[in-house]
Amino acid sequence: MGRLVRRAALVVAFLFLIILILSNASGQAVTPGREAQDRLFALVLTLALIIGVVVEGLLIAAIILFRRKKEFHLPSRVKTGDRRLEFIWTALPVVVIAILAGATISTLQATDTIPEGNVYIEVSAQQWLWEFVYPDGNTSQGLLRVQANEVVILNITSRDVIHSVFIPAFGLKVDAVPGRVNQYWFKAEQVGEYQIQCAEYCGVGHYGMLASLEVFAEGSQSLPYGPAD
Ligand SMILES: [Cu+2]
Repeated sequence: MGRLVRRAALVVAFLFLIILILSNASGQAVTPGREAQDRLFALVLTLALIIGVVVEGLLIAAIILFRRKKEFHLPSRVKTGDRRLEFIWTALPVVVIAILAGATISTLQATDTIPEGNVYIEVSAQQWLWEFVYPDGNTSQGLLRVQANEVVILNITSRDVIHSVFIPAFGLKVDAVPGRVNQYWFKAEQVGEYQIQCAEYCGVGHYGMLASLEVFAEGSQSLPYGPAD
């Protein structure tokens, strides 16, 4: 049995290593919000893998070790309960759930607390395009341009039906609801081009309701937002 435990520990350690490699291979997160989400995801994945391996390992070990042999006799004394065991399998899940709850609450605080910012951009959804209105009154359709490392606050609404702003690279998805303004934020930390798409089925043109998000370098433009001048 000692050897079995050692092997199980080895498997768990190996999985840990894979997760570490995977979490680093996914590259640098592009916003603080995405970073916080990635950390939570890695934690949930790690715990789920450990629990999965331990539970399935015990199940398979029990099937093999206690399988019915040719000469089968029911033991003279069958154990029907074990206080210590029951305490362990009650307390351990409570601890795991408490860890997940704590990590989730702190992640939500990190992602949903809107920091101080100067760049407020109105995002208007309609069938089937995105319009962006910058603080100076300039507008653009299908293209959002913002400066890197700038806190950008989006005021999101819709002119017709419910849409949803989805920026997969940032882990950002907020509904655009007619008659309502949903506020959300991001801080793009890397220059690049990202995709914005609608994530709420809004009619036949839904598939093509796309826009680009261009993040330009600090100092490359006089304004921290909007079309190039
Ligand atoms: Cu839409």
